[in-house]
Amino acid sequence: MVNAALGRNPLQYDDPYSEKIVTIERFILDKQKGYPGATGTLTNILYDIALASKIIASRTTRAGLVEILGSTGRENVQGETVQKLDEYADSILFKLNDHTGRVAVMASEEHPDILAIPEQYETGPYVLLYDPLDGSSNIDVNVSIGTIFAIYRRKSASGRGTLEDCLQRGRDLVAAGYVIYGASTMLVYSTGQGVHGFTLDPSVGEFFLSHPNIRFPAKPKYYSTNQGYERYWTEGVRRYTEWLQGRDGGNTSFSLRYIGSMVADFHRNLLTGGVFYYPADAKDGTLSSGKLRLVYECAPMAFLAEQAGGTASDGANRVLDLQPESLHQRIPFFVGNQELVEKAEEFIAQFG
Ligand code: P6P
Repeated sequence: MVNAALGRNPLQYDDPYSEKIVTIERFILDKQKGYPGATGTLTNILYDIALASKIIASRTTRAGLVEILGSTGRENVQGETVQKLDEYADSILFKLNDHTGRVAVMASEEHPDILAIPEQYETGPYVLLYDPLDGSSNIDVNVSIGTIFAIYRRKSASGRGTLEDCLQRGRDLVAAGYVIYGASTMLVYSTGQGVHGFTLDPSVGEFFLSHPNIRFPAKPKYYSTNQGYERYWTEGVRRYTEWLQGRDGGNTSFSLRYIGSMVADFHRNLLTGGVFYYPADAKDGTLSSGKLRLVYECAPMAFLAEQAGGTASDGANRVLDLQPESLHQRIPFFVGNQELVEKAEEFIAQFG
């Protein structure tokens, strides 16, 4: 389409968003059309999460200026110091969803128990679980951080949702995603129809489709892990790492990239190909179950990984097949290109 006055297609040159401008709202609505029985409830939850991420993003980009930098001095259920931005993100996500009548119950990394919908509000058919600000130890040093969310249908029949509603296998997720607050703010999500990325244009406050149908590249580039703990790993994980580095005489030679913010490490590997792992370790003398939480970190990221052609494992089992036993349960976590995750499982099966 050539504009007579301009003599060229205005969208092609002036428009920074390629030929088509697709907002996240339009994209989500278009995808909903693929579900004839859809009521729009899930669509509206996704809208609310997008809104929450815009509000949180407006604070993360000014964290050093609005006096919410630094910690509250209090600890959360994980025994981690709660950063002010953690608290803020947590409250925004809850307050945007507690009164809509779309959610039966919520749970957050920042709270020991499930978060009931206040008595004065109706409950709805969905369950929302989230890590409001993953990687928050990086806030004060201006490194990318992220929000992770997971959405299930409630299992309980009615009334206020239950803990059981929050402890579902990842295979039963209806939607999951993350927001990365980095050089730009991106929202990446899936409802089981592929993985799609949207970049926030803060000048207009809109998320625009920038990465449709994201797939792990066939030729992975990076491995991401905290090798500072290598001496605490099991033999299988140490041998796996040597294999990745080509130190076992093989011909692999991946580069190490580790940010210390799982959302950022996952996001880079999703776009470049690679594997992220946080294995069990014996830092405190006994073998741990890993650091990352199954319900609101590993399962949603595993859902995205499988939707993008990769996979995720606890070293022996696919993460999406795991039945959570408690809200803050930790697991060893390997996620990325399928062949790299399966190689980790092989080494652990052979060497422990
Ligand atoms: P470590 C951030 O605190 C986090 O939960 C993940 O985002 C990240 O991958 C991991 O912990 C980093 O942990 O022990 O390497 O500092």
